[in-house]
Amino acid sequence: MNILCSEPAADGFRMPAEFAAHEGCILIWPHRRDSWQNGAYAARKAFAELIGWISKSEKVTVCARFEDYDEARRLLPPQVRVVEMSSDDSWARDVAPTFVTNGSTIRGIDWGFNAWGGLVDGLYFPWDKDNKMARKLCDLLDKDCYNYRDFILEGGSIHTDGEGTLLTTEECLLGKGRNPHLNKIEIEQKLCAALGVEKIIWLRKGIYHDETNGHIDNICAFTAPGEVVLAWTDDENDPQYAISSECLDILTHSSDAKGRPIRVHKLLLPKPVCITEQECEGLDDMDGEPTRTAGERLAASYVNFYIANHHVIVPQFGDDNDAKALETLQPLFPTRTVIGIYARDILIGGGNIHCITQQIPLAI
Ligand code: KQY
Repeated sequence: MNILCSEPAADGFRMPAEFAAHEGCILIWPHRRDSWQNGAYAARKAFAELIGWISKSEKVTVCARFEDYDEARRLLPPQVRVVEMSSDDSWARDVAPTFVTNGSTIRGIDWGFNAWGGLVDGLYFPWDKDNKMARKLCDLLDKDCYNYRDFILEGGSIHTDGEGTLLTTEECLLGKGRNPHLNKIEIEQKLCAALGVEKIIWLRKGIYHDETNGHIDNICAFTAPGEVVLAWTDDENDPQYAISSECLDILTHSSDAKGRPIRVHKLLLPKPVCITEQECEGLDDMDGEPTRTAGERLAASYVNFYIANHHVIVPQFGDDNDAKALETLQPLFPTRTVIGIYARDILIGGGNIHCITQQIPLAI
């Protein structure tokens, strides 16, 4: 593996859309006892179900710690590659490389990672093992790797249409915990140089009470060039209503890099999902403090789906809107089957299906 200090766009590389063909997908076996209740028992079952679906059409690589390797190997299908790798947590979207292509070769980008805000408002310390995973994965997968460790970015904070447009949020990328020495224009320049995009659409905020500082992948996602789904509620008393309304306003007044207007499909949210007393009791403390409080609202959203080669896999919460979410998404992905999996046990960790996956595009 070569470590590259040039810029992907200047080298002719760009980040493809998630709905383009994939060579594979990366996940990390869950283990943090302060994130996942009861020693991650239920989360592991949900991860295994998700991996089963993705591995029907993609080569899946799962990173497991030394102490978890045997269990992961036993629970996962034989076509899944399980490798031993150290990690602090299990959010492959944010710590695995972002992959770029020039049409014939795939390379990775190794962003700096500081656990969603470092010492300003990060979620755990230390994060050194997670920060080393992107480079290790490039090595494992035999991909050259761009060194962007001086720029803090998580994969969950960006979505691209693969045709020059990037979606992100100001709440996350302009927050004080990532790159406070850079202004908005400088951040745009970095993103364009790294991802081969020309146009960035900035939404203001993400999902209410999302501990990632409003990752885009929980509120808005491309389903096709010029088309997005937006997390939505009709309840004007919900704090999410004002946030989603502002996003809608920005999106409907935006055009993409090719000059197309953005078509917005509303994806209704579930009713607020709050953690229970019993679930909190299943979580270990972190540094002597509880990580969650009973009644705390979790950042539940159907937008946090993964687009695999043959399926779109969507979180379900046991809510009346679960089926509606699948019905809304199916016509938007006519060549794939939309599948729901019960994902409350993933959500308790602070993210969902999209956050625990990272696609490796196919070089076409
Ligand atoms: O949503 C994500 N991309 C990550 C969530 C991290 C939560 C850590 N407890």
